[in-house]
Amino acid sequence: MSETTKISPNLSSTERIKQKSDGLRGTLAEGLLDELTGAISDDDQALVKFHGMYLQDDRDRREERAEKKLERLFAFMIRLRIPGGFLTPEQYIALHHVAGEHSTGTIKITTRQTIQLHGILKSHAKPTIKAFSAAKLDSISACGDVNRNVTCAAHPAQSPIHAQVHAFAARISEMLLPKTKAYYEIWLDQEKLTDKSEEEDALYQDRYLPRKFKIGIAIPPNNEVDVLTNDLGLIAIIENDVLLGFNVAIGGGLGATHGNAETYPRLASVIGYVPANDDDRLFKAIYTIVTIQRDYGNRSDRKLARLKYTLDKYGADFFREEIAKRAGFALEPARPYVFNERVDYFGWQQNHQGLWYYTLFIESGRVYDSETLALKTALLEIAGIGKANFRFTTNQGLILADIKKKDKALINGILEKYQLLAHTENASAIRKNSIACVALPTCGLALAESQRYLPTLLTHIEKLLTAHELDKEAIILRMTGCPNGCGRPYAAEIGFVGTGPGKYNLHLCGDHEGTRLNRIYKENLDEATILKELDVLFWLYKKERITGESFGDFALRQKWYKA
Ligand code: SRM
Ligand code: SF4
Repeated sequence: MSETTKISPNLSSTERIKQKSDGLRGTLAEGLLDELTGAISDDDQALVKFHGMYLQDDRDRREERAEKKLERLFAFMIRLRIPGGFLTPEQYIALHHVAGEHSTGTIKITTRQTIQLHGILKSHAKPTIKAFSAAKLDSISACGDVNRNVTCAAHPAQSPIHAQVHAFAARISEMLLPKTKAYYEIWLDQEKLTDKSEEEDALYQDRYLPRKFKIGIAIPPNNEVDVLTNDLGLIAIIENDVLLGFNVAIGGGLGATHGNAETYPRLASVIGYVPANDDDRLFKAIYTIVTIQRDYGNRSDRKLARLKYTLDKYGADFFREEIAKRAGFALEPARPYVFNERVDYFGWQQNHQGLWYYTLFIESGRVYDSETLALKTALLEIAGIGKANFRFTTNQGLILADIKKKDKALINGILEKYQLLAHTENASAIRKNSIACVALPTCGLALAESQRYLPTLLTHIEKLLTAHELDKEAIILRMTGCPNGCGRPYAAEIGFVGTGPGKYNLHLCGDHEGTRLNRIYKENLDEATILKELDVLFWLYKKERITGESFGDFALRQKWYKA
């Protein structure tokens, strides 16, 4: 244990829960058997996150349940660990059925390229994990104070090095898994370990990390993965279609708390370069950075515990020196790179090997059948013919992937039959570039609506854009129901951050490439005021922009932010 941890005067309650948890077991096994409540104990709620689950309740039904003197309608949300967001068609079919049998039925693609299912009653939690396990899927470390789902540039057609980089994402995820066998014992009924030395964990020890830890990998020039919003971002350095190595960026993170100036969103800072031809060095560098955060991150105040605060406290030179000391080699100077876009390539694309990819528009990543669009049925039919893999994007999107030339017409036919081609083609540019976090009714932290509201707000905004002849502009717009930043609103050209029911802070001045955070323009706006403001801003943009100037750049030039 490092000096820093030993002298820490008052550990947060979560630190104590982790340390006395017996390898993240707590009393989870017993709690699952308690039929008197749909919930689990407070301590177990903290631990279950490390197993990829959150205990939530249906906030729409709180009042009604309270009136009937019933406990809240508790249910679990389960988040899968899918590094780089890749599923085979067989796995997708399994996911479809698990969603139908055990959850609300909606498959939610998240902003970290994975899947969440909601509304899983306690009695269904174990069967859900078992069914996922049968499909070789797990939820280990999808949440909790550990390394989370490793994200990676999603579009294989973008670069010949995509497969290589994607494989790194899976290996990083494996390397940083905790050693405890608790997941297998509790959820999959595997025998209890008698010799605990088998799960000794040199990386996480019994403390795990001070806070969640996120890693993402980008392949320039596209930054669709929003690499700089991660605790640790890797930026591929490529020459003549050969992967040379990665620039290493640390200290990204978006969470903040309204009214607490000590908390803030931050983009990661590039601190050096590691060559990729020596795997050992790359993996050692990543592992070492995690250990530095483990030893120096704040364990007293969880609001200040992310790596971004550790970096701002100790400085980049300290990190570089510690890496050299602990790993035995120094990071090389960062190499030049350029991001010039941040997009999902909607429609058909072909890669260098002649394989085809179709990127579908899925609003807020919600896969379900509505009255007008049988999206879930269509995707099951596509998976059923086994000719396309499923790749999720960090914009809550889906790529039907790795399709052979001879199978393209078949898939296209299904997309056409279910009107998904038209659905994708006809979605406006701003809608395709939008993200909304989950928020109500499941998120316990939501202050305002997000994924249930943004589609309606966008319809109004589209009308304004059309009126100002700006409807072709691919403005990046994102909304969250609170300042935690799950939809990365601070990295958008237009960001809405919920402050209370029906009220949002409006953020402007972010760039198109994801290399500049936006800033608050006006606070606590309701829908009518938002639309009035945007009407004027769009009018000025149309009238005064320089050719090719993005909305975010124009907003910055106009100083559309609060002083
Ligand atoms: Fe998040 C907490 C949903 C991506 C920052 N996030 C939550 C919880 C679990 C609420 C809670 O703690 O009780 C939300 C569950 C809602 C629900 O009902 O499902 C939640 N976060 C999501 C997802 C599903 C949003 C989405 O609609 O896609 C994303 C799941 C990602 C995944 O698959 O792992 C999601 N969350 C993010 C991102 C974006 C990213 O990582 O690219 C961020 C900002 C980046 C960052 O981490 O700084 C993010 N989530 C947070 C925070 C603020 C953390 C902080 O440093 O302050 C919280 C609150 C917390 O940890 O205390 C949070
Ligand atoms: Fe919930 Fe806030 Fe995250 Fe939205 S941003 S999912 S409201 S924690």
